[in-house]
Amino acid sequence: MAIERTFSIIKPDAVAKNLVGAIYQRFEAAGLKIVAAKMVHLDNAKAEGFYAEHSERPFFKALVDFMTSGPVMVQVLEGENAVLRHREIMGATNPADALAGTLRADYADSIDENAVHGSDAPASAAREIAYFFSDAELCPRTR
Ligand code: RTP
Ligand code: MG
Repeated sequence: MAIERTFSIIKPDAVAKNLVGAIYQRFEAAGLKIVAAKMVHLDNAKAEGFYAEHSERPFFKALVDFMTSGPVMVQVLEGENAVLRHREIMGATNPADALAGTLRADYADSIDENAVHGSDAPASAAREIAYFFSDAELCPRTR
């Protein structure tokens, strides 16, 4: 299995609950390496562009309002099978359906405020990484 990259957001609810370190610990314990990271407060245009695929869905406005309600941590994770591995660590979109021990089971309050985002495929990972980071901001691991 080749080394892959995926894109992660620690959403405003989890940042507000001081869970950045706890969530990073889960990534690192799973062998996912952080190769870029920053804290940002999204504006409407940035959040709407990020979730453009959902623009016709009934929850879109609530999603954008939530994602702009406070700062988020955005990061690029690197590792074997990183896209799928990261989705497994996050758990199901609705925390009520998430397996025990996943981030959403442990830290999310609802489907609307569900703590974390992760890319759902390698192609979306590449698009989402480029939406937040320049090539120069990525720090490939050499050891
Ligand atoms: P994400 O993109 O945030 O990682 O979440 P996901 O892939 O697990 O879920 P997705 O279908 O992409 O939905 C994006 C976010 O929209 C909210 N949502 N609400 N009320 C609803 O039925 C509903 N469905 C989705 C969630 O907050 C989800 O994370
Ligand atoms: Mg999604």
